[in-house]
Amino acid sequence: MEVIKYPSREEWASLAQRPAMDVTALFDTVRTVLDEVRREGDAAVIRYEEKFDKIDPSTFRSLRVSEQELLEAEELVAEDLKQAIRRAKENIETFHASQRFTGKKVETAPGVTCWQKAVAIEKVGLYIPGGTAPLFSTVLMLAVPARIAGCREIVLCTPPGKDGKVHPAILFAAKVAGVSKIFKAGGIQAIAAMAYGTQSVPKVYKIFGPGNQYVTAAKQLVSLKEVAIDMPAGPSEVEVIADESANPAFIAADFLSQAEHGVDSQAMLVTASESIVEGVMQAIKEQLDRLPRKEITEKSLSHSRIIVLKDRQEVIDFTNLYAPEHLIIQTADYAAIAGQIENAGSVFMGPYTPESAGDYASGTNHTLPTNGYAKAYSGVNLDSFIKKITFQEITADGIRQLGGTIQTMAANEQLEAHRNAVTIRLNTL
Ligand code: HSO
Ligand code: ZN
Repeated sequence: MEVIKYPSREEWASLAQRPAMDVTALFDTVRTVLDEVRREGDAAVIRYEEKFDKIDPSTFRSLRVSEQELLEAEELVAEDLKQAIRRAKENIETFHASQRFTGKKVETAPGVTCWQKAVAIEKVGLYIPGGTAPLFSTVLMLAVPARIAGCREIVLCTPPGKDGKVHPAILFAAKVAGVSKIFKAGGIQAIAAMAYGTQSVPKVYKIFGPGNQYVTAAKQLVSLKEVAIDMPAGPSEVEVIADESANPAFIAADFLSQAEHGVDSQAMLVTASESIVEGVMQAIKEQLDRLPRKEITEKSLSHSRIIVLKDRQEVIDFTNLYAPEHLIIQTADYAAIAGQIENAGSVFMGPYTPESAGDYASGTNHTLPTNGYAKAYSGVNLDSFIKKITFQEITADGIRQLGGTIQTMAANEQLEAHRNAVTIRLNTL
């Protein structure tokens, strides 16, 4: 872990850099798989499941998870985890339901009425990665808002283990959240299946969810033509802002909870209080030793940073430049600092608000913009699952009054047919 003290503003851009991730080098491989799935459908998906997820074809009856498998999974999930999943689901539901949009009709000029209506995206595809941690929490974060938005078909793809089975908690969360169809498919082949549709996997209009570099590359490629995607993805990251009032053990715990996600995760401590650095480093060392995912965590700490800045204003300015996916503020004046944050995916305020709360159960979404995209993108929210259609209605009186404006503009853009669409009506009045 690097400690950088009092860097000049010129050095900030390089300090705000993430570990490099360029997926364009993977495009050739990804295109091959995409094309095969497009041409052959299920057969190609199954072939790649055997190749990449190493499933034994004899354990693999169909891509679709059956009712029987769902029931079996429910039996396997411990009661306390079921309760936790239900409770988290309720909070996520409450928060996302509060985001419902009610469009109001506005009379922009006499007789000219305009309004918006939110309509759910009919079919959405959710991708849940395999890998070292079974992310059933991500199932809730994507499926719950999709349900509230009113999406009619919610398709979920996730890679099975070598035994051809999906982690039971993923299946249980999918059932609780109201997923319509679950498929045992991962990686590029899963993204292709949802983008193009196969014999068993429905084609969707928008694909959501995290994944490795291949999944990210596949999402990028299919989004050029076929479907919409949630947002550009990158490794997860956290920034902690802290001062002397913070408990070093809390800071360390937040740091490590992000670092344990993957070797390419990044954690940053940004402070104007040099005196806290030693204590935090000590606490990180102590806690790290006790973590089961110590190896992964250590690797991601190697590109994590502690940055000491001159004053509070520099801390705020640096944060807005870095635009962290998660921002935790543990200072005496955390609310005032939060008020000055312009670029961040999700902000966690005060000593008792760990990122883990938002990762699992407080109600906010954990699918967030990484890699500086928080400068321009929001995290997943109810809006991600709807589109807004505009409507307008103009009365005879309305066109009488607005007609001249439209005619003048059309004439000056030299679009005579546009002008005529107004003239022809005015002539009847
Ligand atoms: N911090 C991750 C989400 C997550 N954490 C899932 C635990 N499980 C990205 O926001
Ligand atoms: Zn997390």
